[in-house]
Amino acid sequence: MSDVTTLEILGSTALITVDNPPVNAASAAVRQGLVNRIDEANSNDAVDVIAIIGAGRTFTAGADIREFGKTPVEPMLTEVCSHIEASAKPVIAVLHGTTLGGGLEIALGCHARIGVPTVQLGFPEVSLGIIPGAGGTQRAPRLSGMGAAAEYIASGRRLSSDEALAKGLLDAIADGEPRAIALDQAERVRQGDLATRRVGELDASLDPDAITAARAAVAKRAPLLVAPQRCIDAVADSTLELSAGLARERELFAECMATDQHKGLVHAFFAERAVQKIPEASETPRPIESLGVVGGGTMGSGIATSALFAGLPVTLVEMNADGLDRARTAIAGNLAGAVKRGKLSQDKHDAILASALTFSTDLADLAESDLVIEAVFEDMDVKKDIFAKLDTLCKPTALLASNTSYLDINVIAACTNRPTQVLGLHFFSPAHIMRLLEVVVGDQTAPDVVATGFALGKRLRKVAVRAGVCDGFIGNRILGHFRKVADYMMLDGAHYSQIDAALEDFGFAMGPFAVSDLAGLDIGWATRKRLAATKPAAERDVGVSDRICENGWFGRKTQRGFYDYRSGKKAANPDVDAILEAERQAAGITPAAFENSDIVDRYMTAMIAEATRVIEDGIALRPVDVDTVFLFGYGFPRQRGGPLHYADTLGAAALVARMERWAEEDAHYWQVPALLRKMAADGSTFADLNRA
Ligand code: 3H9
Repeated sequence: MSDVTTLEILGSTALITVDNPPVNAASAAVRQGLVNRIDEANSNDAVDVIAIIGAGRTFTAGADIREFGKTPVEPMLTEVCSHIEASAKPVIAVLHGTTLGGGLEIALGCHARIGVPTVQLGFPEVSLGIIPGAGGTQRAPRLSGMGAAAEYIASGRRLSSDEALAKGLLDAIADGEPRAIALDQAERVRQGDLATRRVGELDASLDPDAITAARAAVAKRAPLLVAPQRCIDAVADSTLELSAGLARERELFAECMATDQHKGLVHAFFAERAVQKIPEASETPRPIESLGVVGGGTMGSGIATSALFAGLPVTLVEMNADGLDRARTAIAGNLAGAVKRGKLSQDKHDAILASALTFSTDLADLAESDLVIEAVFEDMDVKKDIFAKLDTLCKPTALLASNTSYLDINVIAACTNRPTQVLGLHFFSPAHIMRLLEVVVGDQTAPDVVATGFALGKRLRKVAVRAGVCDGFIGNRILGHFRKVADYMMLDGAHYSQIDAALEDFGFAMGPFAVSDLAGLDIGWATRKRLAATKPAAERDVGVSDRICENGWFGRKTQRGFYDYRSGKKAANPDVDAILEAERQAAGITPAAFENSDIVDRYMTAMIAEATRVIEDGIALRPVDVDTVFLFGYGFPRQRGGPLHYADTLGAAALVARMERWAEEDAHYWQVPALLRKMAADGSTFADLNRA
């Protein structure tokens, strides 16, 4: 008998406990254990009520995701739920923690559900590219109604105990320890105070209007995703008899399991967790209880806001009173926005402004900060000067970090007498919203300082990824390479609006030209100027963006860039066509037509090529680190798993063949990385490198 489930007979209550740390995932052993324990309890004459609880932090967080893609092991979860439902003796479930997916389905197989006030319930299956596959799509609508069930299943969102009670998923809310609640509620069942019933025997009422509305909402929110629509298909069939509905659910579940979207989303789930496994993971992070921020521009204000959300007091230093005013306004706006979105309570907002935030124009006011993050503009001389000053002013134990997006952390560290305490903490704009944090490790950064960067990331609810030093670290280095191919395709004949549309159809939230307009074309312009001296002679010139900038058009902030925003809507900027035409003529190019698939292939292959070089150079620890950077910092479509997971779906041999073909046009740009060539030869994959 497996020990991931236990059975205790306590008076006339049979208490089944699922104990499969860390999240009581419904692994094969748990599934078999539940069936056996229900049978044992039913055959014990002393028992009249059965209760199921979870040990540790949660009831169960669902199916064991690690079993996906492997040969299924009986009993299947859907059979377990039906087995519980068929129990002759009433079965109740006490839910705590995050009762998700298959965990909630087990609970729905029970005859009554009691939640603790803090429990969160939900069906996150869509975030893994599948639908609930153990009766969730059939039982939930019988309790909540079709419209409500379709909404919460297709969105994957979590419900509070109050909402779950209102929507019929819970029968009662009770405070206390699950074990005590279970015994108490079993007694209520016995006394007739808590009704029990088989959910599968209830009728679901047809609500075609709600289904149509749910479909329309999903088509708008996630037009490219398969699973949310399949969730609605399954819910729409919940008026069938339960066995037929479960069969329909199985069919749709199997369809989703076979998609690349499911594989990409599961990869993304584990990627976010895999990046925490760094060589420094066993080091004890240094305590960080106060933060100094130098620079109150968009980045500095965003970093300060992010720290304030996490309860860290912040001292922000700007050069003068005007700068401080701008920072004060930006942070106040960020905090007010968070209150408006329901992310921050008014009380917490007021407390932050009253005591957690200090402004100064004097770097000496950072003397007692545990960590100082510099977020001034990208000028090495300015940064060197600031770090030298911080080194003399800050207490000896303080860590010093730069938020630089490109510059050499080793050079910055060398301006101080504490290079082991210097690191890069590269946030992404807007820093209080974007989840990615590159922790940039210099040659001398101490291991526990790296661990501190990761601990800070966790505290700020960021996804921290370890990066080595090079121009642009992981993300911006790769971006710097593949962004060029969009320009090349534009010059060679694809309209920038076609390129944007093709990549948006692939799944990017925005195409590269729309992104450039949003970020500000002046930023790319400054980078090109900075790198002009080192630009290889063989590299193609595309002057279109420079010409646009020369007109003073920097994108959204000036109402014009590649697109024209003056009418309030985004429209192609007609003047750019003339610039494009002139640039093509100057380069002697006759524009050629591009298929959308060709655009995607070139763009993605360029991204994969540079990502491979980032792995070769040891800038990223593993392919999965690159994937995570792109998922959390660059709007990469999550259902594609990340550039290197996507690369595996194509195969290294196909990628090398493409690059060799395109190298006939531009041998400088389409250089095949040695690692990719090796992978093509031996048939290995990026997934193999992740496992290694
Ligand atoms: C499903 O149920 C399908 C059914 O409808 C039908 C089936 C037929 N399985 O996130 P954490 C691991 S689909 C395996 O850091 P937190 C996780 O990888 C499933 N492993 O903790 C990590 O391992 P490691 C529907 C899992 O407190 C460790 O547990 N359910 C699973 O920040 C700790 O996780 C979901 O999609 C799992 N289900 O967050 C829920 N869950 O230490 C997915 C976690 O080696 N899980 N692990 O890196 C979550 O959303 C979060 O983990 C949770 C806890 C909120 C539960």
